Amino acid sequence: MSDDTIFHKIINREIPADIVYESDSVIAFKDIAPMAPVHVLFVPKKSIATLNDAKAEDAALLGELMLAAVEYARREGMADNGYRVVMNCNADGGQTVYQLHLHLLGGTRLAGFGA
Ligand code: D5M
Repeated sequence: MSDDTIFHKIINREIPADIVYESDSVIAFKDIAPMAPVHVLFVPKKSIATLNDAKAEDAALLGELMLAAVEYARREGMADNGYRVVMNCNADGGQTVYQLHLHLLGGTRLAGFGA
């Protein structure tokens, strides 16, 4: 399991990021290439490369990621209008950084998925 991705470097403060939330187990920072007015990444500090690698013992951690995103969306005033959370898995899912992360996107009317 890789534990030296760019997100680990952010967690370890080896490279800068615009950090908006941190707990003992989760860090959140603004995406460097935002796809929406609000685009924040929620990342567990524990090394988990993809969603496929999450175990039953990680259930609470995955819940914490989700709830941290909801709390941030509330704080940004996006809760009522809505927002999107996305987790890309492996190549076909569009994953480029192999440390699990949740995208929070909002602040505008997002285009729908599919045809
Ligand atoms: O999403 C990976 C995301 O990570 C992508 O939206 C760009 C973002 N990214 C890459 N490097 C950085 C740094 N250094 N700071 C902030 N955001 C970054 P994926 O789901 O893997 O495609």
